[in-house]
Amino acid sequence: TLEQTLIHLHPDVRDFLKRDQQIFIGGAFTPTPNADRIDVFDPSSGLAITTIPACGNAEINEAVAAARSALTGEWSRLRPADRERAIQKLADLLERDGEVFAQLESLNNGKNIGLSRAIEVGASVDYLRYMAGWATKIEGHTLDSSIQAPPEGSRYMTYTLREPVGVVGAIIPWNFPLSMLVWKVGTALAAGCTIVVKPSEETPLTALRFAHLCHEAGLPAGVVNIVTGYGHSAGAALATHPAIDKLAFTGSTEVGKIIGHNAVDGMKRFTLELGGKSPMLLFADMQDNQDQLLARLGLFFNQGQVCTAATRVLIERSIYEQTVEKLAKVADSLAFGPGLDPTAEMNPVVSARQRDRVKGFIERAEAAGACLSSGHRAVPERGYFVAPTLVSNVTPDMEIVREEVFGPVIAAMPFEDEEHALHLANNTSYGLAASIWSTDLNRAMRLTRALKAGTVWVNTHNVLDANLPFGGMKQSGLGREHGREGLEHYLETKTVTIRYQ
Ligand code: TXE
Repeated sequence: TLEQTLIHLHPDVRDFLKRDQQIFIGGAFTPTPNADRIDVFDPSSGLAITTIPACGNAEINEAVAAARSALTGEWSRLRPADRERAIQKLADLLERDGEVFAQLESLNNGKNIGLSRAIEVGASVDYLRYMAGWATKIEGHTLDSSIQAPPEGSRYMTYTLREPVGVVGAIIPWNFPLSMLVWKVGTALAAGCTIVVKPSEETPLTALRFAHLCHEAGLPAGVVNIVTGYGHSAGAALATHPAIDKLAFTGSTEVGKIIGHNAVDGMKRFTLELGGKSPMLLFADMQDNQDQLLARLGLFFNQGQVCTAATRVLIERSIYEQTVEKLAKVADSLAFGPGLDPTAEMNPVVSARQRDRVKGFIERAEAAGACLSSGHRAVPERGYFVAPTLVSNVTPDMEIVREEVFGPVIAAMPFEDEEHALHLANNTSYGLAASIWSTDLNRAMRLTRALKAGTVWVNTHNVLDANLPFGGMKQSGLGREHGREGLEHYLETKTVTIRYQ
């Protein structure tokens, strides 16, 4: 039963789950008596843990109005150093309540508790602190121009002002719920924007808990607003709202395209972080004994529910057979268990829907003639588990090689030489990430240039940091998050020209 799971959890997690979950608008938790409720599940057991409101136009309108009015209120008059302090305060509170957030995330998303502690909480605290520093470092330029205009003898002085883009609408997914929230909120606040966030209907709990931190931190009312609901209602209302200035979206390429169209229709600024089919290039001259690292960090990390997951492992022919065998062995050794069990190495995927989707990909790959080198194991009966599966004997035109699966499913292919490896690696509509595994520096340098991907790793995979620009080429999205480049997307440039004599 649910009680058996909850009994081991932090008392604040239990208290939080007992509450009536309310959305956060204009600095207040807001009841929505007329809204339907959405069940929220524990993917390890399939049990419903709480419900959240299914909001629509009315609540989104209210939240956007609150964000709009906060944009020109007290928030806009804070000194940059005070904005920095406000973001640091959020970081302090998140750090203080880290264990509560980590447990909530593992309970709701199913991911390993160690990963929740280190990434969802730890890296989010780091991200907030990093972005807080930018609040005091936003600078324009002083420009000398060649303007020729009457009256004769006029001289000109021009500078640029960097202003907050305005009200941000953020729509985020379920694979890294707290991280995605913090990437959007932290950057928006550093830039001086206000924000309305719609978390995924599947993993809304850490976002709702984060609202309590915004309240406690004393952020001016309306600066951060959190509204839950489905994509087709709450999400669509946010994406098409005329008073939103910028859309920040992370999710599927399919929905990303709709968001992009909505943005252009309203001439909103937008950034899209979308899907991937990232290649991992393994050369015969790579360092030995990397199979555990490759499998745990690159292939099956977060059950493969990572947009940068190495879902196409390209292996030099001379080491192909042995590498597939070794990776399959690691895959078959990963112990199943709930995210809250620190010893479990392979947790459930997020939902029954995602499990069925992933299983469909595996079945269709087998039907198309692919071979399953791992993944024949029985999975626990309860919960949404999928066995980590290495698929071999594939051809470039197969669905399993072309489409994002977003589960623990990897396609392995042999290559003959560097040129062939590069051809296979770039033979995809996506361009989010790639990794090269080789001890030959010259080869690594050649390939980092030639790969079409927003991030290229050498002898590692899936490592990110707050200051490293992150985003995709091709169908993987538009714009970058993190670092100065990420911040730029939350700023407008105003050119000021002054005539003097
Ligand atoms: O994503 P959606 P889903 C990929 C991955 C996964 C697939 C489907 O391949 O298997 O997408 O996942 C909101 N207007 N990624 O269906 O639908 C939705 O409520 C406005 C990769 O969960 O894109 C949620 O908040 N909003 C990805 C968010 O969009 C809409 C992470 C993402 O959901 C909307 C997630 C609409 N019409 C999935 N429809 C990554 N790049 O990391 C949905 N939403």
